[in-house]
Amino acid sequence: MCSLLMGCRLAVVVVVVVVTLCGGGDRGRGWGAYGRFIELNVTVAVAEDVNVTEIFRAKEEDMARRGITHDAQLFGRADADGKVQELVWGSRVFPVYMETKMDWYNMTYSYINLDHTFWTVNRADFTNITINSFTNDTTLESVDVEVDWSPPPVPPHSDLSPATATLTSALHHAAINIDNTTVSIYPVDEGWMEIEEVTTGVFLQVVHPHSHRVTQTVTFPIDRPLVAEELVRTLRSLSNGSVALLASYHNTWKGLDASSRTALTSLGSHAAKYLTAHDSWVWAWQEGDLRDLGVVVLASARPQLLYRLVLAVVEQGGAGVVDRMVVSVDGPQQHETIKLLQLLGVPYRVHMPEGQGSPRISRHLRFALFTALKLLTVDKIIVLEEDLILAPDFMEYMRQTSVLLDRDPSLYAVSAYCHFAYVHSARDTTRLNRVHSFPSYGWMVKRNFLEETLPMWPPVFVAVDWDYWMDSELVRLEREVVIPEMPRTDHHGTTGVHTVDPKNTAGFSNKALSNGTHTRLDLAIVMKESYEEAMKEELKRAVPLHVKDPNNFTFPTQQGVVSAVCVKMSHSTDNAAFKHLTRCHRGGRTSFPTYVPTILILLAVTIMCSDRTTTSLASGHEVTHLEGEELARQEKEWEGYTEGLVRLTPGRWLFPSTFIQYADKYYHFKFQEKDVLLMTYPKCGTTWLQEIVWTMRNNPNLDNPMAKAPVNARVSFIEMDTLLKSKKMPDITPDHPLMKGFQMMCPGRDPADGVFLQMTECAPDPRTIKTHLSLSLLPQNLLDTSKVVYLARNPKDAIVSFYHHSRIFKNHNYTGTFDEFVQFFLDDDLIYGPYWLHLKTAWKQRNHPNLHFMFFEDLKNNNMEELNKLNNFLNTKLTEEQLKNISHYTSFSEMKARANLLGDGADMFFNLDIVNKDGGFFRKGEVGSWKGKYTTEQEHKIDQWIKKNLGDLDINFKYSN
Ligand code: PPS
Repeated sequence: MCSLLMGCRLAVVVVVVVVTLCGGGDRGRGWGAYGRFIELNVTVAVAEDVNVTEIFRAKEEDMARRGITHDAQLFGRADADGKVQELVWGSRVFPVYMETKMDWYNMTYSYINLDHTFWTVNRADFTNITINSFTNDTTLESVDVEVDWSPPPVPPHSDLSPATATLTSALHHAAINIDNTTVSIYPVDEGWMEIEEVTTGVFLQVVHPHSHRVTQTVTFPIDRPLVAEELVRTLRSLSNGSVALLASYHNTWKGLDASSRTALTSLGSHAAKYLTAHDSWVWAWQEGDLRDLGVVVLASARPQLLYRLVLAVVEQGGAGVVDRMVVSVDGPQQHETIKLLQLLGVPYRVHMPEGQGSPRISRHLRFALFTALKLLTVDKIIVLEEDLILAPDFMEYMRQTSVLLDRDPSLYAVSAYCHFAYVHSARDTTRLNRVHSFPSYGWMVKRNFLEETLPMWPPVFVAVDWDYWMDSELVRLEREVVIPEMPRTDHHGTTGVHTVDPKNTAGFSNKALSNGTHTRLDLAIVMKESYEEAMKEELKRAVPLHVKDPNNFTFPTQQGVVSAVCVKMSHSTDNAAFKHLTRCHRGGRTSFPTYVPTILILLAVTIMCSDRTTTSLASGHEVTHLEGEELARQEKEWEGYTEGLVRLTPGRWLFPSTFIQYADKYYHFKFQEKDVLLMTYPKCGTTWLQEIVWTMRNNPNLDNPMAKAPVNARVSFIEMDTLLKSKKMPDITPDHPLMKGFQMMCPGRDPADGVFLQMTECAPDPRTIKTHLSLSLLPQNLLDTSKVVYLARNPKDAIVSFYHHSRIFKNHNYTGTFDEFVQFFLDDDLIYGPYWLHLKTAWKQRNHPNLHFMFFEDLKNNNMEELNKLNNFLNTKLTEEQLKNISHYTSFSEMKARANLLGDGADMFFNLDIVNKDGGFFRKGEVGSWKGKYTTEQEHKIDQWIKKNLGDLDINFKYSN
């Protein structure tokens, strides 16, 4: 492990690699936040005449952004062991995006390298590696840069003489005279009230030793928790030579605890020890060399932004921190930046850049933090980037919150930024919150946190963003970050690794920024225990919002009302509701009112916590996630279902958990009069019926060119989105024919809202729609609106057909035995089950004028008769001749020959080895093909089950021709 870390300065062997895209082997992994991956065939010339072909996975987006085309010639840079970790293109070097395997509550983290090996980090490996182990690390050496100065250099600050100050302090007044000018006189009588409207507390004013400007004015209400301690720290943090005035109102001192008195005494106060209640006191002095906070700034090629930032830091309250600031410059070529720093007299160090993209930023930050530890003898380090804008109370914010880092070990950082703070949603400048996350855009950590974390910092060949890295449990150890409701920084960079995309830059607009000074933060509320108590109190008074339609709801506008929105996630990556809330929050379609004091979002990750596993659906069904043995049994035999399974009560309907995401949308689906819905339990002849009905309605003369489209594109499968996620199947990528079809059919729609669902919505009239859902999960007025054809099949054939289906389709990926499958079927443990309830719910409606009930066996044996019945029901008015032609066109042999089920790109759904061995979707298409498949015992069991469930139902299944 050690060698990996220390060996990040690679002994480089350059070998030639030729990169081409794998023909047709598109293994996209989704188009979510992490983009799509492509596989690259890389031929690595490891030695003369010896080529090795390796397959690397690379992020397509990254390749495209770098302008790398499929036929580009790339070079692989291998280390001494021949491992390729970077690709070189022209003069540029970059790592191929690496996949990360993380187990949130496990201390081991693995990052996939380019060569498919893992860079694994475990805290235990770092027990003997300390910050001192890096003394010989050459990546931490600052580069000496000679810059050419044409104009004569301006004297640095240190050449300016400090002002001559005369200080007077006494029990009743204090005065300060700088260079013969009286800057402040505060007699402790009526004048005091003019200083501050707050009538209790200690008042501090600080004057800059060089500019003579008042740089800080703060009131400390020291009867409040932690404030006395902060007062002492503030005094200790004053720069050398600062001139400070401290005055107190008469009834304050009982709030000053013993340690504060000692600290004030150590700063030179004679009176602090003796102050008692009702004393008034004024003290003025000029010194202060005890340091608490230091600043490190990351800079590169934007000197104009750096200038703005450095000025803002220096002008911050507390006489500035220029002597406790260091700037880390990324790259010796940044001459303008370096000149600026020389002009300003700000200390800097120059980092030799390492890597590209995320690693480059991460490695620069590492260098900057190491540099800060080395050069700044402070206890807390504030990290800034050159493109930040600081609020006037930025330093005050950091100074006050620094107390929290000492007092509360469950915190590891303070962030100046808040990602949810928009001008309409952030108001309270005193309010702090805690987040389980990483800090950003101006943050502060303690020296010992850096000493603990820096040795584990990712090497250059690991393409992890530093903030995600800090967010990992490996680093965080369950500690949290303090964030403000009102941000103390704003991010106004125009270019940068993460701001090239206009969407990202837009995300920074409309953000709130504090414009206050003298902000008194509510520190006590954010201490772990009180924070949790306060949250519970908020929860108690929270008014739950009953959201019926997640796309159309509002928040109450009264001030002081706390609203609770319960966001239910149907699986661990279900972020649909969050996305919607975020859109609202930014001021989208359903925006929050101008100011919502608290928005509580309660998460019920239903698959994880058993006491929160029940959800109600619009259909009235209660949802329970499968757990324990029941889930284990399913997961063992069904490798396809990725996100678990749910049961609906009443009915015991079983579905993949993704069903919950769409259930209410199916229930509220707007069926229309012209729609015909084809309803079946799986494997009962749906596809056959689809072709028959679509042809009767759209292609009676068999001359419609649309007939060439796959049957499932012409008759959309409304709930297919529920079945798409599978561990065994790659996600469907945006360039998959299905997605192209979606974009053409539903332009501008978001696939996250359901590809098949929306294709069903957008389908042209007259719509013929397929479903395996029972009537009870669809709109109550369905039969009053549209025609429904229900096709039933005898269970013995259905079981055999379903078994075959479950093996050939990867989204099911059934690996159990046939015997176990039979048991799954009889126990109602197959999705869409129970078979009998499905059938009986429709059977009850068989006399409804808008429902036509049919049997597979009749369709097979008396095809024309059944087509005639359909002709009447659908009112298609076809001639006998037309029906005959359709009968032939939709026969098993014809449909099997066309095999036009899903169209291009269908291969990804199938286990082709099983298809080649046991046949494809069009298996037998017969009545009685179950014969010879069941053992006597199985058959007996099925017969008993049929007898029991059929009861006195007037159905006579035919089990053979
Ligand atoms: S699915 O996946 O649930 O929609 O399957 P589904 O279409 O309902 O059922 C597939 C079975 O129907 C058979 N089939 C046909 N039989 C007769 N004629 C035609 N034209 C026809 N088309 C499909 C298909 O072969 C499956 O049955 P088995 O018994 O497995 O052959």
